[in-house]
Amino acid sequence: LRLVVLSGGVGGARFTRGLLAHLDRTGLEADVTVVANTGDDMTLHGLRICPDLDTLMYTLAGVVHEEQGWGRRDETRRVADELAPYGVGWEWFTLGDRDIATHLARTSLLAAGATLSEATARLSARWDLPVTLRPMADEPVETHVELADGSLLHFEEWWVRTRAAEVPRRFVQVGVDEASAAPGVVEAITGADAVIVPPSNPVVSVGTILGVPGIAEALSATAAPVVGVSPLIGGAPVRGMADACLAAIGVAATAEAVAVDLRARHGRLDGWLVDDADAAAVAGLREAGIEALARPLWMTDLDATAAIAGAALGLAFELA
Ligand code: GDP
Ligand code: FO1
Ligand code: CA
Repeated sequence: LRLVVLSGGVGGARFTRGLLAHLDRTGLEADVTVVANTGDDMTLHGLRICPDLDTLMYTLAGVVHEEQGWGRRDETRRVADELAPYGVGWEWFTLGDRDIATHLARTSLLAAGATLSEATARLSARWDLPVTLRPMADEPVETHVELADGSLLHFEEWWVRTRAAEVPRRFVQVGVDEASAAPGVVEAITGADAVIVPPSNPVVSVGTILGVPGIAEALSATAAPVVGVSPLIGGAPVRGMADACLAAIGVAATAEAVAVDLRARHGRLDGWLVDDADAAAVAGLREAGIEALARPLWMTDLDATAAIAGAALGLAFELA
């Protein structure tokens, strides 16, 4: 079985962990490729930081800070504490010592001429990940937000420093037109038995991945069913500020609107899981040509998450 997951950070990583547990428990042999959003990437203190790739790597390696959802557990802050008195750096973004080692390793691999795909493979090899982790593109793509006064901020600065206080005028994916799907991404999608959209941010995680030239085309071309899990429950994101992202692109923060928009903008979505609280959306989605099911969608623990992944896979098999 060949499966592809199009993932952001915390939501996608937790879902993928549940998917692996489900496969393990049901004895299904599967090659899982996770295509990660790299639109949140940035350079800080000369270090190349890839938040969503790292959240995936740490989560699937079993070393993530569970409550936080990103970064390493058992983390210390000695480097950051030493940088502060020099007045260097961005005090709104926290980098732990172990995490800095990841950024140093990545940055030196890139400086030595590795592509981001190659650097990601090298970092992943340390953890012996149970998936193939790939960046969406090797070229840098950075999501910036344009605020009402015309100012531009890196997505992470808007999200972390301003806590998404203002609804942006628009998102700009800097570099996306010059980017192309990273090696193996198109092949994974066209050769898949199912493509899964996990409960990741529909605008800045999934939307960014699907905006990379070649990826939406692969999704339209694949014979595999494309099924997704709603990141919104009862008209609000479960975690984070995805509603501010949706407001910026004029899409309602509902399970139904997000699915319809994903298909309208990116051409392909065959099935969609909504939470039981949104069961009323199922009929409308089916009318719109998207097969829908209502299930409990809170990833409260590994069992609940494995059940969600099992339901997504079941829906995909039904549609295959
Ligand atoms: P990020 O890069 O860390 O922001 O992570 P993602 O883009 O992968 O996922 C963020 C999305 O995950 C948010 O919009 C949340 O609403 C969603 N999410 C987080 N936890 C849950 C959960 O337990 N259930 C569902 N359905 N969605 C969740
Ligand atoms: N999220 C925060 O809310 N505050 C932080 O200081 C922060 C630091 C950070 C460092 C490394 C990393 O890989 C992720 C980090 N995140 C932090 C999480 C993350 O960048 C964002 O919450 C997501 O990318 C939003 O989509
Ligand atoms: Ca992210």
